[in-house]
Amino acid sequence: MGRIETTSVPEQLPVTFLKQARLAHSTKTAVEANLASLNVIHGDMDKLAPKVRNYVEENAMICQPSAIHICDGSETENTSLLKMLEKEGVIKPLSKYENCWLAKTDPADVARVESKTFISTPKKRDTIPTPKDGVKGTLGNWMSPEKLQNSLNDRFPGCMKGRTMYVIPFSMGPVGSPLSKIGVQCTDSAYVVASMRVMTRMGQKVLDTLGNGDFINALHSVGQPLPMAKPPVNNWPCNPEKTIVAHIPENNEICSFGSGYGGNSLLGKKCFALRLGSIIARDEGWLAEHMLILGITNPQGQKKYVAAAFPSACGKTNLAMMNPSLPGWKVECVGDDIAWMRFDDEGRLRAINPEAGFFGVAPGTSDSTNPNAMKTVRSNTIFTNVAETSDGGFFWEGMENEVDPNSKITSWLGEENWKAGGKPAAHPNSRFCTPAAQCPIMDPLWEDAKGVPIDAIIFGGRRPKGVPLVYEAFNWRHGVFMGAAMRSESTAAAEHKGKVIMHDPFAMRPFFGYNFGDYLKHWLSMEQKPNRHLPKIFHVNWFRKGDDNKFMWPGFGENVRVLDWICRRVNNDDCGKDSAIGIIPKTDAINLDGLTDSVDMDAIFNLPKDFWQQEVKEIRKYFDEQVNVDLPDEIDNQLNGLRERVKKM
Ligand code: OXD
Ligand code: MN
Repeated sequence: MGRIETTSVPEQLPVTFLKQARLAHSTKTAVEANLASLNVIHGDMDKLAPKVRNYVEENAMICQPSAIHICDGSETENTSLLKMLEKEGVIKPLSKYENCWLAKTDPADVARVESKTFISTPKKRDTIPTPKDGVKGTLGNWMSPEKLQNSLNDRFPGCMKGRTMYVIPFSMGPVGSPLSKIGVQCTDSAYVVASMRVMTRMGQKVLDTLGNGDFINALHSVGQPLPMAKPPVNNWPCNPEKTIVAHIPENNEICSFGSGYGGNSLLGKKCFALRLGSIIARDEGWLAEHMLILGITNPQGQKKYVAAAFPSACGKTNLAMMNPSLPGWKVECVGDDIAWMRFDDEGRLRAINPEAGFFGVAPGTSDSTNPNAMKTVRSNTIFTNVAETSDGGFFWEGMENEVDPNSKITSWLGEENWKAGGKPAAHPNSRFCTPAAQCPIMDPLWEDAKGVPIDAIIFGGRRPKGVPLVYEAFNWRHGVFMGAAMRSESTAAAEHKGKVIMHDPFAMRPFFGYNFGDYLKHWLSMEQKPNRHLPKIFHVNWFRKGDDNKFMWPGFGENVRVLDWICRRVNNDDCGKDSAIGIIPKTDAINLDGLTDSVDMDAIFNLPKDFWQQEVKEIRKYFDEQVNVDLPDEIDNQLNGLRERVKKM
């Protein structure tokens, strides 16, 4: 702890956008004077490695916080930050549980803002494919370095005035694992610090491991210097008009302004682990994916690991923590959102979960849909935008049968004595932020530095019509095509409205760090290296609806029946047959023993020719319009192959 000494402007650093922003706005003497007046209220700048210290000083010079707090990640630090947040009215305790807290945001800051999320590279085509003339691209947003420079100049200088800047050294992946990567996030939100402590490994041990090595530069501000012109809504400062979430791959840099929520502010998650992560992965020959990882053991004790990509809010967390309905089966969780995967020296694909917590969508989670998540969140959890009960508990849609009927519910919007029928009690994108280690079914290898060996990759989405319960790719290339052609009903995790079937290739549409055409080439290149055991690729759909508009498949723990078939296919069991779209289960190959719901298996595997002809057309239109000349020939061939097979159906 101590005062920052006046230091010279660190000219030896690579020039970051922010540094340019600072230079554009202040004279050297002025910024040095600012630095000299700063208090370091926690930690010791002199003990930081030069690269970290330079980054912190640079950010302090630009953002001009009134104090700097270098996070050590300790319990004591966490407790005092939570107390401070409580005092400021940002969070309140949920007294029914141990160390659980509720934050309510400004209703204008409730989700990721895809339209304000940008990647800035000198060449646009490095970031996004060029859409067909007259078509608006939907595969990411690019901003020119010049425009981004102006946007940052307009926002960051002085943005932390009156606030404390917290310095969070964090590791994505177990500290010290060769598959892990380190970042340093500077933020003016203590809520973000408390959440990052759950979602990542953070603090002194990360600094010790990093030494003077390189790290991802992550700067975040709620964008409301003090005093604020208007008091914050719900004590949640944010600046929605000026929100921007920017990635500068050249500098390994993230700059996020104006939002305190989830993926916009917990910069290790989507910004680092997926967007910048996918670029690093391409350059280093591995894969950074929006996938859960689970281990599944059959009654004979044979264990396999699978990674599965579903768009946001399609039940990834539920699947990752499933209680299988079939006797003798066991599912164990490695991760629920992100997988970093690379082939090892023996040619096996190994995956780690770079996160340390779950930032799960609360509504729909219940003792019946995900009892393991419900057990996980009963301590040390930060809830955001859920409803509260008069006995100090949490409540959200889906918990109707699990709440004390005598308790009164206050909605996330503060409506007391809330009753069902009007606005939802919890925001549809309300979240729990909870430590993974508390989940009762974490896999024994979930923090293994080598990662777990992946046998199967599963793609999926919410498809009310035409898409069968499960099918398998004919080979790797066909599997890559299946990922590219993924579509799903839209979700509450982002700012989209209404239920439309959206293309969401690899469930990565909001998270690609670079041109999707190049991303496909990268995936295709995985089979070009010798001696690789390529995992088999599957597509699942738990959400097909019948003519009565009801789900045809019971889902949840019953999904183990599909995983069982997948495991048998991985063992090359003869339980599949070719169809136009891929390999589907032979009649009676899905184990339905003990299933109480009656399921029309013929209907759930029915492949309507008109539907698939239309699907081929939609995919063709999407590829032509959105990926255009960047579409690899192989993916084009795969689509033509599907079209020809569908013709013969
Ligand atoms: C998430 C998302 O929060 O995908 O995980 O939006
Ligand atoms: Mn996600």
